[in-house]
Amino acid sequence: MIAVPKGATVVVGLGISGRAICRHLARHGVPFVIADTRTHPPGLDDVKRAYPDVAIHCGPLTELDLSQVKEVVVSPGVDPRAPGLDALADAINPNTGEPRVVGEIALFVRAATAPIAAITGSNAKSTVTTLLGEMALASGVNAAVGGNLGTPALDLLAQKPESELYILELSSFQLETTPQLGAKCAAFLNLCEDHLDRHGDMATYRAAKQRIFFAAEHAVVNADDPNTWPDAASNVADVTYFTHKAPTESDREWGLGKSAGELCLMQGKTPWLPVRELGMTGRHNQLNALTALAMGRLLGFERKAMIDVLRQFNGLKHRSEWVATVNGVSFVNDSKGTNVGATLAAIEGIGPTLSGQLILLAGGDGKGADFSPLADPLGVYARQALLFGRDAPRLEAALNAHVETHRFAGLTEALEAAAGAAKPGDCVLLSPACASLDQFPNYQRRGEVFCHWVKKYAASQQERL
Ligand code: UMA
Ligand code: ADP
Repeated sequence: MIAVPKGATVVVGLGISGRAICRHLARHGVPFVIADTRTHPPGLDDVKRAYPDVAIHCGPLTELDLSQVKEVVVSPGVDPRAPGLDALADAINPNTGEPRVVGEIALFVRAATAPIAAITGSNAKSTVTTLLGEMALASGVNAAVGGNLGTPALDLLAQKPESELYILELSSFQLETTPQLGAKCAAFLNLCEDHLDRHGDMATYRAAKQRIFFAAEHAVVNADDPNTWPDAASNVADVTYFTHKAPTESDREWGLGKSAGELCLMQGKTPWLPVRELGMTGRHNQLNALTALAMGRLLGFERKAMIDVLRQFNGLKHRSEWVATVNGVSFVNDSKGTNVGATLAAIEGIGPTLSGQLILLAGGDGKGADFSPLADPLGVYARQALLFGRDAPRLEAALNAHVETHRFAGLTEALEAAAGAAKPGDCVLLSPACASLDQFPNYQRRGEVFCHWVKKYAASQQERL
């Protein structure tokens, strides 16, 4: 066993967060050592060059004796109960009073001097985080946006030290290792099965996400999903709700209601914007707009600025993104649909708008999720489900009683079959309900492969005319 020096700070992981943690510690003059469970982590040479005097251990953490270290700062992809760290699970850091194993957001909270607006949930985090960031900008608030999306949280501190507000998208992995976030405004958007390979069960996954409310001033939650409501233990005094339904008359409830005969985004009985003026499409995005408005209102953003943003913002890449319409068939890239809840939202958001049917392209690494909630909506809206990747057999078993299914080696083969099977009015939807990592480096690459194929196909069909 290799003894790690007494009182050391250990950074675990050499990914995006790990490197941000190293930069943060270096800026603050805190000596550290680095460990990564992989024998050859990507970017190792760059890190060696950046920190020539820092000890780096690559390989199982069980090879290290961490019993004397002051603090272990883990990257989000590393389970804080992983072999080698498990012995420290209940250990307390006497200097901070916090657990001895923490994540990057714990360091962020200690160093940040401006308020934090935080967003978590199984789906829609990036959309709501980006919308809120745009609303801050339009309102003249100097906000820094990042976290699980874009710039790692710790880099925001260095890049935008003058920020008046930090807007952070936070994953369950990041929250799990955050002892006390203390957000000014914390939103928990929705909960569906995801990351069960890491968290084990839904209760543990939910408990990680509930940490967003620890010491929060305002909570914004989904009225239709009680899993998102703050547990009594988090002691949040002020809770605001959003819902797909008509809100009550309370100003603490945002929903969809009729005003002057038009469906509008409403705060209590006050209309904010007719839904038809939203730049984003789909029922799920109406909910996302309501959430951003609710948060923006609590954070003191300007009403007109927020409404202007909602009119202009038409969504992020790889989220229900229209790519092309070829021979009357639309092709939509929802590669960020990496769990069952997201794919459900895409099917139910797009299915009812079609004159034809959906052809769903799905598959990859299902992270242990149950795919059966997709069966009924596919039975209603889909012509076929074309399946690829590691969990294609599990998807097929869950779906084939409700919709015609076919299995393929990869996305491209599934796309070729989809183009052959689609009829005018149909939509070929890539919304895989799975992570991409079994066949692609990330969901972005999967989406790009889809878009590239569709654009080539569109050009070839054009030439035939
Ligand atoms: N890994 C090891 N051993 C290690 C360290 C990492 O095997 O010692 C593996 C992990 O298991 C994982 C991969 O390496 O498969 C990356 O892990 P990481 O913690 O180093 O990841 P980062 O590069 O730091 O990126 C993380 C987030 N990724 C994860 O949580 C897996 C990024 O979110 C985030 O943008 C970044 O920090 C900055 O905060 C990506 C993500 O997929 C977009 N997030 C998940 C999601 O949104 O569903 C949670
Ligand atoms: P996250 O950052 O949580 O992954 P994104 O904003 O990137 O969230 O959206 C991911 C996927 O979630 C999208 O591909 C979309 O299909 C789906 N989605 C968007 N909004 C919602 C919502 N309000 N409820 C459920 N699913 C949604």
